[in-house]
Amino acid sequence: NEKIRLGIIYGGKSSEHEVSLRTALSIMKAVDANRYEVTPIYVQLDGSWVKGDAIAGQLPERIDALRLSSGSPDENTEISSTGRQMIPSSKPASLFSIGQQVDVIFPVVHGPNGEDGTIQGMLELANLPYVGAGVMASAVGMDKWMMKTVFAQTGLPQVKYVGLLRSQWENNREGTMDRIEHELGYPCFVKPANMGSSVGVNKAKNREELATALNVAAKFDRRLIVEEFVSARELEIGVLGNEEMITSVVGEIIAAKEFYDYEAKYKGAGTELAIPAMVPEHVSEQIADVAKKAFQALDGSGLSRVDFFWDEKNDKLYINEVNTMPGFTPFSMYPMLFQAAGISYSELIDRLVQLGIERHADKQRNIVDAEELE
Ligand code: G1L
Repeated sequence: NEKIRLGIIYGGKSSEHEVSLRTALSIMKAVDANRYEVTPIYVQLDGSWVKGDAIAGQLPERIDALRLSSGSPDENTEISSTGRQMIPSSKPASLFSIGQQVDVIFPVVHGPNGEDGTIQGMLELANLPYVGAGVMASAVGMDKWMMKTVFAQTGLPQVKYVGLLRSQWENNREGTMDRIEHELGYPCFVKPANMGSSVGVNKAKNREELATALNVAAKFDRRLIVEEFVSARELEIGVLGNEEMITSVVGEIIAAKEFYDYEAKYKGAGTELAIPAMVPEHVSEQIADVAKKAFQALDGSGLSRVDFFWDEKNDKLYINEVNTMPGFTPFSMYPMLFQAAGISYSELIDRLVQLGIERHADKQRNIVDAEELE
């Protein structure tokens, strides 16, 4: 009846540093201290790693207690509100030493440059079990262009799109816009391929706006996507599992703004959630079916939030994207969708940890060296 030693990696160099801290704190508070021993692993803004001691008994109350520094333990005492040293003797850390001290890792962090699969790749090299998507699903899930290619190959319904490189745009501006106008028309959405959020996303209603939107998107990534505009409701569903999976109820994002933009997404300005979404049963059934197929096509594991557009007038459903690292505080869409399906936040974490351990065990079955055959 040993406790599961759970390492939580949080922070990171990305713009979602603070979101990650809040998420890590939520997870620490939710896990049952009788069954888990939690070790915080903080990735500082400059990219250096600091491991705290396992948290025994009292949990950090404040987010600042999670900002570990690799100096003397006193430094961590100073940032504690109570004056109590919450996470003592933090040290510079490497994954290989951490591997000796934890059984499974919950990575609540993007890769160092926003491209993903990088953290997962490190965890694979360290042969550590971890929660969530593996390298391939994480990487594909972060690249809208590659994701659309996978959806197309799987035969999933999606909006028309054009994928292009920044260099193609820069070397042939008129030809690129001709192609987009011919294949999609206006209005259309221009997006950098690699962003989780809506940064660098713009709607274009004519050729002039298209040129501007392409220039903006090209500041954020070398891979760009242009999508046909559809007037539709935005619906989301949670998927939980590995090779077998379950789905949550369907939720809806009701945006007051012209589209669900960066501000709305992160500040909650003008958006409302409807859980469950008020949609006909055939729509929620199709959403669950397509979401599972998308999860399988990416070789997802653990969890994904799958986002859809539903054109109510024409009763047409389009998959938008699979998010392998969805918002994950108790008030984020994914946990709330499962809450509504009868799975609490703590139970969700339990299941995700088990799924991570199971996937790792299954992988250990693979013969990796031909000599083992003899
Ligand atoms: F490990 C999981 F479960 F796969 C996982 C990892 C990260 C779920 C959700 C997240 N989310 C985040 O890290 C974030 C939304 C706080 C920043 Cl990307």
